[in-house]
Amino acid sequence: MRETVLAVLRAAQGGYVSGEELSKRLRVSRTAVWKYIGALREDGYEIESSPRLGYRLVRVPDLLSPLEIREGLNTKIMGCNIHHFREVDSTNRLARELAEAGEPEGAVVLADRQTAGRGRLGRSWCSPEGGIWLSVILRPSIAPYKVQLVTLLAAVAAVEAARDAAGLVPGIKWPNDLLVGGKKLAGILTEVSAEMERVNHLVVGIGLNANVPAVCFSGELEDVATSILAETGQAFRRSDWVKAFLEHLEREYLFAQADGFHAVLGRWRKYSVTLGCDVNVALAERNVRGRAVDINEQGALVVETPEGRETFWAGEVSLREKRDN
Ligand code: BT5
Repeated sequence: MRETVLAVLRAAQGGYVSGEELSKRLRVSRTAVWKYIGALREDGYEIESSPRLGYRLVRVPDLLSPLEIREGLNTKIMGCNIHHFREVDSTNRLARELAEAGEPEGAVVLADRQTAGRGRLGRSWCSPEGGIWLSVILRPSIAPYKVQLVTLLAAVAAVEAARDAAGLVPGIKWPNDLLVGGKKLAGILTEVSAEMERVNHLVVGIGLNANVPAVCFSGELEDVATSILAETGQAFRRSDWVKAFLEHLEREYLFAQADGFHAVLGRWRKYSVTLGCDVNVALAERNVRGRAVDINEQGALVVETPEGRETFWAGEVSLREKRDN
């Protein structure tokens, strides 16, 4: 019902809608209308009321609620179910639990804060208020060795969503970091449930430091993390990024399932800040230095080393310097 009240107020584009009209449209009493308006105000919607003219929507808050994400979302699968929390331990953990209980492909878990956000290899992910902490459940019909490609696909969708929603185009550091000016703006953690031959489900988790003030990055993050707010000096509407991300993700994902990952890998190369750079690849047992020259058709990084070409499926890449030729 709240959703309908909001839709009617939105349709009036800043104009007044009388209490009588709302009560007719919703087929509820005017007292009930007043209650729904109260609930929307509690959520942060600024609604003016005038005894003669009725109600008018003045300002929409920066929320990640289903009400905001669904508004104008142009997807068929991504965002089919939206689970939003003010605070959760980890959206990836919860999404995995939901996926195991049969949640459909495209379902999304979103949080304003995480208390135990996860990075790769047991590392932790700092997830304060103002960021976007999102996990999406996918059930692709691909072989497990192709899962890395979905992470790369999500990185491309995240870059294009940042461009559309905030006018900022981050670079992608292989495999899963979005960088601006060498600092980390976002990270992606893909967790897999698979058998030998097939994937049961994937949880693609992305953390984007959207409107996180720079002061929130202290200690080891001070010099390595950044946010859209810190880069542009402006807060933006986080739901715009989520919608754009889900739309890009769906387009890329459906295309890749039908026609392969070739096109999205082309775009990944375009946004890459790794290719053409001298890199250090840290593996558990050794460090390799060389020049990153390409990613192969499975998304692995190809590095030209003094001993010849090597292909890396995993590893921590640090960028040394970019060569011009
Ligand atoms: C990642 O790991 O970059 C993947 C991060 C994925 C986070 C999302 S949030 C939604 C979903 N739910 C979860 O629980 N996780 C996912 P990795 O490459 O391992 O990078 C982790 C390292 O990045 C840490 O060790 C820190 O150095 C740094 N870091 C931690 N928090 C950061 C932040 N907010 N911004 C930038 N860097 C950060």
